[in-house]
Amino acid sequence: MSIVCFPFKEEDVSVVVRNVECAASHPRIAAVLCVGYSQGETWHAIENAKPRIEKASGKVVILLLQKRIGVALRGGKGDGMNTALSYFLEHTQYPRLHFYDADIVSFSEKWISKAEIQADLDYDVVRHHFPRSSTDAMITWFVTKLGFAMLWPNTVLPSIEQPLGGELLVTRRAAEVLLADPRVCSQSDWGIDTLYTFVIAQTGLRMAEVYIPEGKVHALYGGLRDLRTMLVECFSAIQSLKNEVVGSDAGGYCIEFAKAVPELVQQKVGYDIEKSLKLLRSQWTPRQQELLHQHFDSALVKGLLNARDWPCWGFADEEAWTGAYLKFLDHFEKGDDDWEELLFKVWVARVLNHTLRHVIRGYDVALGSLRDFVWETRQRFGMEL
Ligand code: GDX
Repeated sequence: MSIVCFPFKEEDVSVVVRNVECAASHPRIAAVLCVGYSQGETWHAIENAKPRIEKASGKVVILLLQKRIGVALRGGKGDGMNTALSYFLEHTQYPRLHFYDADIVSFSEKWISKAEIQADLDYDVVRHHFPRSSTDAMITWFVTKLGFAMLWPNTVLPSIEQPLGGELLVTRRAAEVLLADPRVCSQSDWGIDTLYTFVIAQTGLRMAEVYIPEGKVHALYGGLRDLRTMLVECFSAIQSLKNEVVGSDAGGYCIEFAKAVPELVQQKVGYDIEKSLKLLRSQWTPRQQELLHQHFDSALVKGLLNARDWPCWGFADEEAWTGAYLKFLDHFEKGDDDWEELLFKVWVARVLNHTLRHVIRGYDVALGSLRDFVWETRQRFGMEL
């Protein structure tokens, strides 16, 4: 029987405890491993509920503090997930390990069942994908999927529907491959999802994506500034891999078809647009302007500098973002606040451009524009290889 891991920081405790309970009660699950960032309120809530859940389910609930596995980068979700991988490898009674974000309100036993059944078909990795709002997943689309399409256009990587999803099952074989990889171990921050996905593809593990039609209802973001650290760390993870080679013959990949997207998901706006409009005006420094002039195309420079005075986004179309992305791949320096703020601002402009050019024309148009962007990028960069 398998083990489920919930990495957690501070979340709504009633949601987390309910999810632990739900996982523990699943017939395919023998244990639930909760890996905490610290011993805060969420930790204590799980600790208090543990005896009751163990008694009711007859399963084990393990609470573990995350270890410092990567040393060079910020200790974050990556250390949490890698702590779980290392626990799993040491406890050989469990053949499979599932990861789920602890804050998923719509989590149910179905998430576990679907992954287990697919893994029975001899897949090393099973990921979950689900319908998302057309303004959600803006890092996934513009950083990860686009980066994969530019750097490895003829591989499975840009086809993976949700390459940053924190919901996946790994077998013992996959866990061994992941934890033996020094790039994975050192990725202690938000870049961990990129690294897992990349290494799974590069090493040719067999991967499937199963579909959860209800979607992932979880804690929402405010303005796009809430996503700045995640953006920087996910971009930097791609940048660290840019010279890697990935074979075009994947180990085996299949994806379950998506279904009609629920109205609620179609109507959801993933971030606060008004708050985000102000971001292009704030936190400018003279050095950011110098870097802009030094490295970027004049149309982008002009557009971004205009946006200091009045909200504008028309300049940040797909072409401009692709051009800027290539410059960031070459010159971006993580830890340099001006570089990080520039990456953030250009990305904010791209997200606003997408929202106010495509999203206002309806859900299907918006999703279509994102898919076309990745597809056309694959074709363009595939031709240039
Ligand atoms: N142990 C540990 N340590 N857990 C953490 C940490 C940390 O430093 N930071 C966050 N978590 C937990 C958190 O409590 C939650 O259970 C899960 O990790 C995800 O964090 P959350 O803040 O809810 O992330 P968010 O913004 O929802 O992003 C998630 O979904 C993205 C996506 O769906 O695209 C997260 O899994 C991303 O990696 C993923 O890209």
